[in-house]
Amino acid sequence: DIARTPSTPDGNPEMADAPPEPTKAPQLIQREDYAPFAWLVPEVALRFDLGIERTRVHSALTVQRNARANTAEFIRLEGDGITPLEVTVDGEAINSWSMDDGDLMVPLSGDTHQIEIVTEIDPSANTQLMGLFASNGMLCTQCEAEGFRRITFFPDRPDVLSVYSVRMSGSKDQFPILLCNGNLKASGERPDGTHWAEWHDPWPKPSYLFALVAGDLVANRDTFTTSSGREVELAIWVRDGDLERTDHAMDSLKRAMKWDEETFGREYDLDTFNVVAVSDFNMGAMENKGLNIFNTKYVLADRATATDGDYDAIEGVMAHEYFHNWSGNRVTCRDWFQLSLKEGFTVLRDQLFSQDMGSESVKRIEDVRVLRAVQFPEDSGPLAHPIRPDSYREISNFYTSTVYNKGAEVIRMMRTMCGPERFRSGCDLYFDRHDGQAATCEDFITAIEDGAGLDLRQFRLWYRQAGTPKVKVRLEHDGDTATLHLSQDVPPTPGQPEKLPVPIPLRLALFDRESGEHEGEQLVILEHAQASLTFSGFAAPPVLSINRGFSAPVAIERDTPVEDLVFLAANDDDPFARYEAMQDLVVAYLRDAASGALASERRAAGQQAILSAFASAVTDEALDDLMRGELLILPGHSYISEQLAVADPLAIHQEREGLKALLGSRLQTEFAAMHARASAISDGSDAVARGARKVKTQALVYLAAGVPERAKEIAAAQYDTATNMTDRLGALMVLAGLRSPERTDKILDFYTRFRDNPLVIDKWFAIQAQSLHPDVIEHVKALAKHPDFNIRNPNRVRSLFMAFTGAPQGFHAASGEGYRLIADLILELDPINPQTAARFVAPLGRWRRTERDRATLMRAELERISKAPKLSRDTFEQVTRSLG
Ligand code: 0A1
Ligand code: ZN
Repeated sequence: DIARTPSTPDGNPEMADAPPEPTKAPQLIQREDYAPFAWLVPEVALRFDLGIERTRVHSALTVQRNARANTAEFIRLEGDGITPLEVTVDGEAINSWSMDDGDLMVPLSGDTHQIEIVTEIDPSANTQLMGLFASNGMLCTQCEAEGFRRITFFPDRPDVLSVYSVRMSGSKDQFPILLCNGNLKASGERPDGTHWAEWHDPWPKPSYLFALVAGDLVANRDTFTTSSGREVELAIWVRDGDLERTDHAMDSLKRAMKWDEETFGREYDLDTFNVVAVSDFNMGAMENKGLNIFNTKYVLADRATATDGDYDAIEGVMAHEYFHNWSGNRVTCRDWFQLSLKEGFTVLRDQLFSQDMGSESVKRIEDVRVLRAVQFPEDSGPLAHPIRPDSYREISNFYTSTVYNKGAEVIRMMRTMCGPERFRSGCDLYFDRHDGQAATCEDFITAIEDGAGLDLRQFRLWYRQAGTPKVKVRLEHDGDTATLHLSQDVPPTPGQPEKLPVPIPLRLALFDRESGEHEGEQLVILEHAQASLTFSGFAAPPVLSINRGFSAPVAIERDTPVEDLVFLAANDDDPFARYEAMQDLVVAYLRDAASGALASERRAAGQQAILSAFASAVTDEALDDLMRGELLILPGHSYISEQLAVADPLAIHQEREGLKALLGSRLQTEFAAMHARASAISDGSDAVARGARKVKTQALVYLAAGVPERAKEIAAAQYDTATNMTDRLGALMVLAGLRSPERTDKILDFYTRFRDNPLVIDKWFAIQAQSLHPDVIEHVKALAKHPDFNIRNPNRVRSLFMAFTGAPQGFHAASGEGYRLIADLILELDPINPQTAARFVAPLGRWRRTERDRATLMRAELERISKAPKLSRDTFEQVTRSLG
């Protein structure tokens, strides 16, 4: 890790005499270079003497020559920032070991050996939050992807599978609870105030799934009886005081366990399943075998402090981590290029679960919205990569929306092409064939081919090629025949100038304009660059509904007549397609308006169509409020930018706000009535009450843009009378964007009410940082100096600065001040937590697709970062790729 350069004798790298060296390019790891490891490590025995500032680790490895690999005279055990205090081989201390780039090289002559190594680490100094670290007086680990090597020397790669036995000991006062993977075997106390626990995990696993937790925790306990009748002890561990907020997480876990048995035939395989919540965590959660570790954000919820969105996210993440027990743990990845094997598949599984728990169509719309807002821009920018990347310098940079969300879409297409039953057979075969193995994406595809009876030869291109395919659609009508012309183009991406056509499954229907009906949906697979399909029996030109349910993760390019979009928005029986028609209507208008391509007549006509579509969506009594809420969400800023080769972020922002203002003022009566109607629905956690909350805040959003004086009053009242966080935060969000005394009042009130709850204070930071307020930059600067801001806590950093990148008038301020703020943050955060710092590079990396003056400013900030003397591997890689 180039973040750790050799230090001067007094240990302070700043004191070095030599001028700072420029960052050297870290090694490029390539997928094609995969080779199996020379050794097997069937068993690992670990002993931990735990302390916040000093933890001693004793590791005993049983190693055997791997008959399937090349022979070697030594074993390379990876290390990162650690030194061996003792090394023994077969019980004898040796000094013939050496170090190579942080790794421990131990010469070995026989076929089987026992290696023992002692290391010591300081968890309190671990600000990267990788390996063993301290969080609020508790010790916990994060080993995926390459954190285990920060604890002890080990072949830290996912294709080395071992059975772990762990003994942990420490002060009973400080660490009353001692947890590890697998099952608890024994525990005891000593007279000196320490205690110990022994854990054994019978399932062979790679080191990235190792986990340990020691701390003062309390548990919400429950049990689950599996389909074969085994009783599993469940526990969710949190800090004292948080226990009352764990019920939703527990319910979600039990629902997920049941669903996986019913839907995928997957049963849990240990006697206990522990979940621990920590407040300092780089990601959402981690699927360590039998001991999941979660960001508190995805565990803790009650109605006063968590929004409906938080409840959904907890359910989804709980399910995701639990589902990894099969898709990830029982069958793991051969190497990190195969990450989507476990992540894409597990995201699909958690999406299908959430679809089954709530509204299928609303969940689908939400998932597509995220894909378009995050993955599409990634796929069209400098960081574009296939769902199975070809190379990386730092694997943490590849935990991306592409690997996760596009990965899920790719597997979903397989399911669409064969149907749920055949897909299930394919999955059964995959789990059966590869249980206990470290597999590849290719293994998965082959199992689906064999088990589901699909031919996926050409489909494999989805794993190899980056970029969002563009599908051009044209419908012709002649006599009684409609002809559909389709063509596809996969755009060039970094390192991939030429692309081949991919199979694109498109669900489509042709509507009769008069009756508003169609004769059944069809599935068409576009396999070539072009295809034409004819449909007879249409005396009049039909209305085409295509890519229904978002059957393929592509961008449809089509000049759909406005009246067809209005028709589909009102009549389509596929809820996603209905949403899509509304989006298309708005996207086309905003795209043209923001690029100055809208003459005044077309502008007026576009506005008129949007107004009437919104008016029907607000008043249509056949819609439930959850779906209505989706129809009323305007396409996001980043998705609109995607439609333009080069975008002016401020123009998009102004047009988008202008449209909101128009809708808010012209439909003032309708929105106010909708707000009043929804406010009268009694509070609760059922779908009706949730829908009411969703449209209530949406009404406020439009009213705030159109009639701010009126909106302020309604929002302040909603804030004051709120009995749940959804209503309160919705009102605060709207007020945060307005200049008014109510804004100041409520922001202060919110802080005072919730100052003791870090997750709610995260919301308080985020709502101000992402607000529509013209002074957002000043607000963010002041918040960065707030006593509650803490650069070491990733949740807090994201809630202030990631939120800010979503405020276009601030982040894209013409002065360049927004870009500078983010670049300053990256430089300050990089030495503390490189993984989190590197995540902030992407917003600056969009410069090529941004208007010229701003592009220059964005690029200049990237250059400034790249010249910093000691960049981490993480940030170095992202900045270099972004400069291109
Ligand atoms: N496998 C986890 C994601 C994860 C990856 C890296 C981490 O390191 C900080 C943590 C979590 C998942 O998909 O949920
Ligand atoms: Zn995952």
